Amino acid sequence: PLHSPALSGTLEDRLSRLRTDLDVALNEAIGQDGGRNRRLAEAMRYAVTGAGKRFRALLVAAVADLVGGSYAHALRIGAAIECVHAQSLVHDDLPCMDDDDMRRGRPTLHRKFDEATAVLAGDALLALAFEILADEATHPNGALRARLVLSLARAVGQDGLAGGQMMDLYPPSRPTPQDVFECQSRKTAALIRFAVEAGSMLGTCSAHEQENLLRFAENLGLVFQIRDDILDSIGDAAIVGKALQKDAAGGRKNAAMLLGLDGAAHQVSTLEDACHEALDAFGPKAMPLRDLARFAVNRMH
Ligand code: GRG
Repeated sequence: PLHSPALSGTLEDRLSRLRTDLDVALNEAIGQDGGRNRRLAEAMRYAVTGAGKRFRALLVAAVADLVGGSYAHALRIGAAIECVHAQSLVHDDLPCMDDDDMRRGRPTLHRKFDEATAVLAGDALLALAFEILADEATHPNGALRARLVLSLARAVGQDGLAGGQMMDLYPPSRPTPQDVFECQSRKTAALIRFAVEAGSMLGTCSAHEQENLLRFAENLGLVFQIRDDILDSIGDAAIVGKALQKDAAGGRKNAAMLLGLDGAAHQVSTLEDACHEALDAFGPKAMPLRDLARFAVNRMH
């Protein structure tokens, strides 16, 4: 049973409600251009509103709900995470990284605007994420807000997204499954771990429960990235052929390339089992988190 009406209904219901609420929060945080640079605000809005699965924000809300935390606080943390996530995608798409033309079914930010605008919109989104977290409206407890800021900083820095992206761009000449795992743990799982940790801070949760939630998060983050690798490998043959050639030329190997499709699918299923096992002690109230694990495993985009 869920305490929050905002989180009741099917996964689709919850997603669509959260999507609307997030867009309101993000538009408000970016502002209506008054006194600011209109082009920068438009680019930020293009990157972060209106699209995306909102998986990480939904995760914060579901964990907050599990521990009795407030939906309003979870929503603001979710908005901050979506800003970081959008920044990472915008920068990842740049010509100096993956050089992609399309994202979320539309032109990438540097294609729609230009490279300088994409770099700066990404920078401003990252700053906005920390501004949202540090704002009193996110939580009345200043010490808790400081912990959120510290934890997000760690999730995006050397041991997080930036470090993981470096490992992805500059892999060892013969990457082992362990190398790929370490890259994924930073590049993708770190932000998913932050989402779970942040949600758990909003309510009451024993050390043992927190440990289980973090174990769930680590396995879920890896599931999410390996599923991403599988989708890359089985997607549109023409586009994927190009992407794989480009990656292979740069010495980059994702999990599906390294383990093979069957091996990667087996890995996903083992990790999914570990996700569910980590939730066993929570009983039926963990159902929304189990739904999210199933969603990560079965998603088609
Ligand atoms: C300092 C935040 C920061 C980033 C700089 C560019 C970079 C370093 C990191 C990029 C890391 C990256 C692209 C990870 C991929 C993660 C991933 C699986 C993205 C796809 O996420 P979805 O499927 O996307 O949730 P949607 O579009 O649904 O939001």
